[in-house]
Amino acid sequence: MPSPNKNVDQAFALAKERYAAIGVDVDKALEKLSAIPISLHCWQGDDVGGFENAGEGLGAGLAVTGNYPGKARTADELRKDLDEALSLIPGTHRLNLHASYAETGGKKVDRDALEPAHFKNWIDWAKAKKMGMDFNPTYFSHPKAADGWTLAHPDKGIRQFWIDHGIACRKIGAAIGEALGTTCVTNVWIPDGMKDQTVDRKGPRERLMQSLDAMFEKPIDPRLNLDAVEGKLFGIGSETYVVGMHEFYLGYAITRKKVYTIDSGHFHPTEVVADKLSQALAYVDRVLMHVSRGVRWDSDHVVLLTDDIELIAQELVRGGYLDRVHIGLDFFDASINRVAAWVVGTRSMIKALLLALLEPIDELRKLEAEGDYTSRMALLEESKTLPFGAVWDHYLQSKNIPIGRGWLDQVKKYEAEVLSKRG
Ligand code: RNT
Ligand code: ZN
Repeated sequence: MPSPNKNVDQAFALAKERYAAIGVDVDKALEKLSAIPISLHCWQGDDVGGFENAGEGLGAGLAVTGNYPGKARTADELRKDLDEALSLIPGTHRLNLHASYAETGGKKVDRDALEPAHFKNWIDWAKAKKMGMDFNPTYFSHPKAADGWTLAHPDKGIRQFWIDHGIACRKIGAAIGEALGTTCVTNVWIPDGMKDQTVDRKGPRERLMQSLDAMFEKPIDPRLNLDAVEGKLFGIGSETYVVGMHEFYLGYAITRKKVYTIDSGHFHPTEVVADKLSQALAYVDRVLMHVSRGVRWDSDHVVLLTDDIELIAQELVRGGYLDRVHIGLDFFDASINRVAAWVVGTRSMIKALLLALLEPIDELRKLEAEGDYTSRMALLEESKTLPFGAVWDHYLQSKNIPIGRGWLDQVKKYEAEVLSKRG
């Protein structure tokens, strides 16, 4: 445990005064911040591998590049790595698990036969840490998804298999919600699409709608499990046509009362993803954010404190949406230390939320309403040089997390002692 640093306390006291002078209550902001859970995606820890050993590649238009040593090979290793990352992330967060991370005790259990028991170790782990969990059916890395088609597959039998997988996963989600006492969000994303000119764009979409309806037919107590649907712009191999794009799922979420998932890497690079929140939330009750960083064709770079992430956090705070939006992460980088990737990505999101909570929002709103756009612009620029770093350091110190690059030293030590010993 790091010893408290007096400079941090002094800098914090001064920072608090600066913020108070513009009408911002720092303690209140920190209290709010520490109550916002971020759902950490298990798949950053092993390059979306999972533990089924199905012998299938990832497929589905997803690609993880890099071969940094030390990736988790078992669920125990993955949990250990998550423990390490979580020890360096302030706040109480959640785990976002994919169905392909089932532990079946060496027995082959196909995706349509998965049960809550296959996730017992994960649930026990989360319970011991007082964490909630979210869940995802896995519509890739499987022989029945090898051609890139699942819920919209032309073959009825294959569609049914994937419907049954979805049904199994909703039951698992409900069991997770029940066991942990906090609602599990089960997010459906499928890869279905075509590489090139598609003449029947309608048929697959009708099939997808029917499959989803069949999968969601049986109601589940919304306190235990909520269903979410996630669209995409394109994937590798589905550049021309994606069955489930945004309009499809927005319509679906509105008409079926589902959670609408917005992955920040799934839009045209010049679109402002944050601006979708107040539009979608005008019609759906809840949104699941998959926070990611798109770079050219890739939608899954490690989240950093970039303008677009700041704007997402600002919209969540300014719009009062924090209790209607579930925040999850979705990135995977195999070219750097995977634990560090979790730490940097999650902390970047938390920093963005803190910056948003420290905005002099009352004053900004007033200026805007009065039409004083000059002052609005000037104040927004001024807030960029406020002593945010002092507040962040204090927050870390209050949670017994080393400040500055201390976290990196700890990750490097973990790499030397644990990760580098993995074959
Ligand atoms: C894919 C989607 C989806 C996946 C995870 C692994 O483009 O973003 O959320 O990243 O299910
Ligand atoms: Zn996503």
